[in-house]
Amino acid sequence: MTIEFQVEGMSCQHCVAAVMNAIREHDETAQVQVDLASGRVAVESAQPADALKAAIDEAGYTVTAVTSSTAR
Ligand SMILES: [Cu+2]
Repeated sequence: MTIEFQVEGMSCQHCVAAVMNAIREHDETAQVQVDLASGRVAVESAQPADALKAAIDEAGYTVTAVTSSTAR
């Protein structure tokens, strides 16, 4: 499943790495793509979106929107 998060508070590559690490700590097999300019974080994972959102929250960033879609 691909889950897209809109994340607020990321301002540099360090933040990008922090968000990626937070997600990978939760699901080490997750594929994570972060677009710093738009704040969009795309995660390919079998984990529930809520759990991944919590991981981003815990890293200190704010998730303002979550969109998930099953693989086509
Ligand atoms: Cu930063």
